Amino acid sequence: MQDTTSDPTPVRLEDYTPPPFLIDDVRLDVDIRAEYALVTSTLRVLRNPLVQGSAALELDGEDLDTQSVRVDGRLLQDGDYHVEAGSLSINVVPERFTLETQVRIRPDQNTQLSGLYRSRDGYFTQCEPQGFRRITWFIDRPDVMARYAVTIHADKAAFPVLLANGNPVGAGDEPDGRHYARWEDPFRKPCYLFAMVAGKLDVLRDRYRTASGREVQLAIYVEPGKLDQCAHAMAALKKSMRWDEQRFGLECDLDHYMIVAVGDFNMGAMENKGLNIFNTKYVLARADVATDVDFENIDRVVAHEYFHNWTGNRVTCRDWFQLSLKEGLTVFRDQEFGADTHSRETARIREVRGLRAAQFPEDAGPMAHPVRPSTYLEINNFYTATVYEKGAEVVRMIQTLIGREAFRRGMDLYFARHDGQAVTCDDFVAAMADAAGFDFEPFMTWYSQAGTPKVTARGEYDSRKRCYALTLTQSCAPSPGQSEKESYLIPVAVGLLGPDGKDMLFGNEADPEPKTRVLQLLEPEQTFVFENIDAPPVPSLLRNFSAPVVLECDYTIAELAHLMAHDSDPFNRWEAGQRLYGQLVRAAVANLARGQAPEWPMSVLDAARKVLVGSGEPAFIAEALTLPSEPTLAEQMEVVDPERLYEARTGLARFLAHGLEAEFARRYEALAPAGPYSTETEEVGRRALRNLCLAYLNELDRQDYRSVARRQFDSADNMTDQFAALAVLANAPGPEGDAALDAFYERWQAEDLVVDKWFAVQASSRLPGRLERVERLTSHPAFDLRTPNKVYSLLRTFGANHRHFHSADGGGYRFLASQIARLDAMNPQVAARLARAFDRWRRFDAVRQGHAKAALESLHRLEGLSRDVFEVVDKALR
Ligand code: B3K
Ligand code: ZN
Repeated sequence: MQDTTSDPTPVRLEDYTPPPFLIDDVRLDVDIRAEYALVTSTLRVLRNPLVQGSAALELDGEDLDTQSVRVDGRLLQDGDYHVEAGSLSINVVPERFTLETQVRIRPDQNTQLSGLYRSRDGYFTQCEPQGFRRITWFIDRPDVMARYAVTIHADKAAFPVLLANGNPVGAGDEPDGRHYARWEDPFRKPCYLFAMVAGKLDVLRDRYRTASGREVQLAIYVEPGKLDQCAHAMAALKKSMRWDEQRFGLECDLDHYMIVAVGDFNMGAMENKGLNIFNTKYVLARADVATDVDFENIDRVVAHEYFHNWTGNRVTCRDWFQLSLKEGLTVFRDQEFGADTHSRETARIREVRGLRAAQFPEDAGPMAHPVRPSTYLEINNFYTATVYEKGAEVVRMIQTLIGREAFRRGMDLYFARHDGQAVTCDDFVAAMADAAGFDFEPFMTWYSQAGTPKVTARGEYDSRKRCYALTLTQSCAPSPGQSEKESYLIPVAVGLLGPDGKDMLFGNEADPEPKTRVLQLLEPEQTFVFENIDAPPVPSLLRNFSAPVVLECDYTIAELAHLMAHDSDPFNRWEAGQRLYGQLVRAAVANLARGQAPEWPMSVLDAARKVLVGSGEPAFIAEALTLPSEPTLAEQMEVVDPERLYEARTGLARFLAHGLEAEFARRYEALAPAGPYSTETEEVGRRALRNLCLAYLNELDRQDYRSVARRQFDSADNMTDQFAALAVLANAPGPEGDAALDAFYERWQAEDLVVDKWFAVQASSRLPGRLERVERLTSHPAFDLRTPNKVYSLLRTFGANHRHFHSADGGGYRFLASQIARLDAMNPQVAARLARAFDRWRRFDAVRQGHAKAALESLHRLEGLSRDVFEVVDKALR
């Protein structure tokens, strides 16, 4: 039975109490049979010396078929213990004892993919946050840490590879063609980091020597036949190991570091101690099947899971409200790794693009929650952009406020104090505060309040006094459960540009980066005065996106063009363009609503031309000429009309394409590949800009440019260029799109991850008839509702197709709701993630709202609806 809504009691941070019992040693024996797995667990349990009283022992369990329970070897009878609603309790137990339970579980029927489950030819686990209780009875909370020894038995021919955390300490044959392997993990860990695997897998092996000279055995396990797609992940692993030594002085503590790739996985990857389990999407790559973005994502996810070994595993979370302690910090670390190994400026731009497309809407919608939530129904719903990406921004602000050196001292102090412990976000901030001598008290609203703060800026130049006064105000709209907000401490990095485009601020010895000053905005309104300013400046505000806020400032088009052309801060050069495009699209939407044609000023063309023909890095130019996405633009509007928004945004793209056709065509030619594919940063940037040129040229809706795309599609020696051409064709009217889609499927049908791209490009297309297409694809033989990657590529992509999902007839809403209902019976976690497509339904007109509400209500009424989907839908309807 899955969890139902019969008991929707929220869990609250303020109710935290330490566990009355601890478990310090775990022996697991997992015997995998055809119909079931038999799990025998032997736990050394003791009363927590820090907790008074004689509470009963309570263990968590879900979908367990209990065979026996023994305390210190004595078999308990029915009345000696109670099993109900996911818990097993024993009233009277000694101070210290051995608890042995035996349960049967059914991994082959585990479609939730939480706990131990079957995927094709193997068995895999996912225990974070609460999957371990689906394997055995346990105190399933992260502040209970134990040492583990695990023995796995299985059929030898079918499952030759048997893995668990730690080190292999024994293996051998057993009767009936079976075998076993025994693993011991020397590190204490919370049970959410437990992992085991049994399967038929190929392995790529390598070695790594740490800075202090220890040797670590590395291994990547993949489905047979995929060994030639592992090299990039292995290189990424070694790169991240080196980087963490150099940047944070953190070495790998393990003898064995294993990564196992699995095709059925709810999330991206999981940092289990010494035995990471990964979605194949973040392991497998080869130039002909993976794009540049895939390669870079693999770098980032491999690094992310590796970095968790310190931020998450060595120091873990006290409770799940502290999730951002490990996730925000680890995202920050993988972002920094990405910036150091690729291009820092484009990395930052992409982070902010992602934040605005996903986190800002979340922060303004029904599921809004603080970086440290204070309550939840289903913790799986809180692995969010807020906890991860906004959490990373919060860590980044800490570094911006105290500087990189003090931040490093803070990290050192954090590990010195808390290695081996389960701690809170406050502990992290306290280490930073103590290392830097900085008062973070006023900063803590970033952890406790939901919503994106709004900062408005107003400048005044006084030519007589030669000074510039910048007045900043802050506010934050109410969020669910938080009507009044307190002020934030907001680091606002500011530069001033003179009429010549040069920075006007010059520092003193105390300020090593003279061009930029980090202002600390603390009050609802504050004025900062800059002295010795010779001419009225154009302010460059929030450089490098120094805080995750919405910044409002009445820039003229001329000022934005000035910033776009001259700002020494690359992020703000990009940002000025985004502001300009946003202003124009909003004005165009307003015009369309009045029945008038949009107006596109020549100045935007000039500004874009300067960027396109300028000497900037191609990767940066590509970013600078990419318009803000529809969801991002929608957040800037009161009532969203997705049709007009689409029309306006496309109108601007076509205006640029017309005005810059010759330049786009020239650059497309000039950027043609000069040699074989490589993932070098410059080459990635070259392809990004060239493919952007191709997309702009195809905004002109001309046969000759479609032929250019088709030629690129046919001749590309890599997936980046081939897929970019396919995406262009799949968004262009005419028969070329479907012809290319057919050819693509024909060629790549055996590569699962490429088929995912094929689904996604159809689901995201702007062409009419999307709903019918996506509906039809749900019965395609390659589609499977039980495989999360398929659901994400087809259904979630459709849910993010702004114009078609929010179609005025409500068809998109009804379709998605029906899919969510079907999926919920199999995999509530993934179903709940799909349901988030409805988050912003109240932002649309009354007719759309009516359809969305009806679709949400149809889910809300469902018998046996999971707690996961219930929480999302219920909050959306409130
Ligand atoms: N820590 C895992 C997330 C597991 C989530 C389960 N619903 C992945 C990561 O952030 O590295
Ligand atoms: Zn993580």
